[in-house]
Amino acid sequence: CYGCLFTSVTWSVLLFLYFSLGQDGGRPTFRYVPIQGPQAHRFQPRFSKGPGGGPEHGITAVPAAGAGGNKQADLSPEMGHFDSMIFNEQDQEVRDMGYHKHAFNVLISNRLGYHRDLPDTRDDKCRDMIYPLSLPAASVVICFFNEAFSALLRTVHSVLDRTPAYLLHEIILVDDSSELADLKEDLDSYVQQHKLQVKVKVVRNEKREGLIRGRMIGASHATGEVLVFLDSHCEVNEAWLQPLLAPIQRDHKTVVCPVIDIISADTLAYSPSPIVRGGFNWGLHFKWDTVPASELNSPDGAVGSIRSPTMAGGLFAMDRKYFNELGQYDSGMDIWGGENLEISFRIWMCGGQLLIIPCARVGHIFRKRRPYGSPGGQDTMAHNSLRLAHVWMDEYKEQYLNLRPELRERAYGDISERQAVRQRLQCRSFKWYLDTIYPEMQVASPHNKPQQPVFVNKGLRRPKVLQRGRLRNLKADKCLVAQGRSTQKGGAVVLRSCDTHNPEQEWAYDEEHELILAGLLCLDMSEIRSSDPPRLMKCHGSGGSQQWTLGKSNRLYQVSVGQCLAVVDPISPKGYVATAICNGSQSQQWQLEG
Ligand code: UD2
Ligand code: MN
Repeated sequence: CYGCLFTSVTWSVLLFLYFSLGQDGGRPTFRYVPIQGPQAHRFQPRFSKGPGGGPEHGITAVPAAGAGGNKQADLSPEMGHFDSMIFNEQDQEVRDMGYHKHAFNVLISNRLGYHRDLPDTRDDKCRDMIYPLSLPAASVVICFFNEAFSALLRTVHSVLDRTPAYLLHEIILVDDSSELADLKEDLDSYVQQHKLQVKVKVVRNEKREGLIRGRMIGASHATGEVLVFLDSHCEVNEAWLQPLLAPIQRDHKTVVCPVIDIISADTLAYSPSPIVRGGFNWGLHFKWDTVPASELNSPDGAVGSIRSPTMAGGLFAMDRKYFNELGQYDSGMDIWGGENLEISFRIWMCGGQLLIIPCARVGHIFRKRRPYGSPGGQDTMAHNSLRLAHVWMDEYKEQYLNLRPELRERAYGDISERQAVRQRLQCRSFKWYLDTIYPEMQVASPHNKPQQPVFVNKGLRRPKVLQRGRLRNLKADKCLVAQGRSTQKGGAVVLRSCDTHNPEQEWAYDEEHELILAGLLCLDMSEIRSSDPPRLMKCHGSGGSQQWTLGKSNRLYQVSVGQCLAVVDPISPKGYVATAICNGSQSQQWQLEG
């Protein structure tokens, strides 16, 4: 019981604070830092390279497979705002090469340096939380491949700056055989020059392993009681670690994730994320879900924890022995993708629990594309998903295979070791997981048959239309239309001037939450390539990819990918739209006007 624990330690903690705070140069155990002003995270233009300006590393990374349909320039609406800060051609090159190699604004990242203040994004009540004095110390494992030096160093320093020394056992950096020319030398000499060796250890993979085996290698070098995994472009926020360690101390089978705040890939501005939890769709893509009221209204409220069916993957803490006992990761998974669902299913099905801790905040640079590929150019996400489907999903793997029939015949390697893990731990069934942990997940029934398409336009079924009209984006003040003909299957949608007399601009929003343009095709988000922009597809009537909720807040929420429809650049005549993490901004507000 959190409450009893806190009451029992409150007095000792207060005494401790009384005697220890500010007494020596050491870091106080608890830091009650006032909320930083809204300006706190604004970047200070510095027209020299500044302390963050490490040398640029020159090698071209393999461009990402499966990036969205729009070109990079179109996807970076905010870039233009920073043009005035480009000082000379060299700066421009840093920015352009940075986007090319890392898919975020490296110019700003370099200018920010390795330390910066962040806005304290926690609920006010988190600042009054008191955690046990004695907590297990953490080994922070950060695996990286071709990371931008300034982003990597900011990740490391944010941990060093914001973690009480006695709780930070070590930071293990796993260089996954990066190919950038100077990265190795720069990192080694930086660690040496700044005498970071005491806390920071660099492990180097001889060949590219991918983030999954990379993390296993990192964990095998770790000696702290708790493992904390972070991506290499993160910044941890105020008092981030204590709220993660406390629940693990109470129950070593509890795995915890911080709330992942958003660091803009274009501006590097740090902003809070709403409290959401992890889910997935039958394409086996992770998505964010709203938290059911029953979870939010738990006795601990905003400062407690939220049970989450899945984790995003990059940022979590777990007892080190439990990580090993639970079977680490599937070492047959390559490079990127799928391991987050695999470990999430495994945690729940094999007797653990997965929680999101709203008082722990860590920012992450969310890029619009992955800046690297896999060495052989394979789709590792499909390979990894196949493995997890065959080991963990029982008969429900058919839900995935029905969406990806081409994968039925694809080889996925030997999974016997993973099946033995499931056997050894006496894990429950996937049905139990769905019924108990993720009851919101819709299952087409019977679940081993392909979903029957329902042809709205052939009159077999016509769900009741709730609303009709033009779909106007409030920021751009334009309406959503087909880019080509409204009858063209697979066609994109874009924003154009609203025209009340044009039937091609008329959307119907029906009781199945479908959005149908000009009486024919449905607005659809691919569950297989969720980075693609939405398209017009034949209405299939089974929700998911064609299910949109149009709520009072004017947001258009895509149920399957767990994101909101947004205009990419409100000023651009191209009028591109895409789904993005819901943030309540005007770019994500829509009105269906009759
Ligand atoms: C998300 C997760 C990521 C991982 C992934 C699914 C978050 C914030 N991020 O994608 O951690 O779970 O989903 O697999 O939840 N890396 C290597 N070697 C490689 C490829 C990547 O070391 O071959 C590193 C990379 O430098 C980064 C980390 O692995 O530090 C995660 O990769 P990412 O940032 O490209 O993944 P992300 O955030 O798109
Ligand atoms: Mn990442």
